[in-house]
Amino acid sequence: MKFVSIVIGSKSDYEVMKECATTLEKFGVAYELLISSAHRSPERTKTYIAQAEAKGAQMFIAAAGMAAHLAGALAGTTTKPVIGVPMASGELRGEDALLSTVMMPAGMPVATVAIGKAGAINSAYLAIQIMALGDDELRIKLQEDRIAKAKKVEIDSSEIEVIL
Ligand code: RP5
Repeated sequence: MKFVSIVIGSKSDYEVMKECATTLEKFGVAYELLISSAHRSPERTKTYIAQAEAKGAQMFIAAAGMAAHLAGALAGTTTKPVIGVPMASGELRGEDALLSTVMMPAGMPVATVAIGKAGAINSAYLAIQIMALGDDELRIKLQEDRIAKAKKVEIDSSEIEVIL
């Protein structure tokens, strides 16, 4: 079975990363979600990646904060696409995690999205877009979603707009 694997570094990342799971659900994309840490449980992380790949994981979404190495550790272990979500935990509110996640060495990419909730949602959208490359039904759902978003702009504007 094809699915997206979401790995979060701590329970404290869950509140934000629920948004990622909810977005995947909205599009009917199957996912797994678990806590595993590059620092606190490196063996569990490595073992899980192998198990997830064997079960059909198409890509990984990794969310971590502070000195965030989870997405990079995943990228070093799998050749599947890895999407990194920097969490705004810690004193630097995610700027540390953003740089730790995005600044990967050449040949070892992590597709890094925005810090926090927008990133959590966009990680799901990016995963869905990749899945949709081979799935016409999903591609149509994405197109419908874009149309709905454009419509909402028009509706919101019509409620407040002043045009001469
Ligand atoms: C990271 O450290 C986690 O991803 C989390 O964002 C941050 C803080 O973790 P906790 O101390 O809240 O478990 O590894």
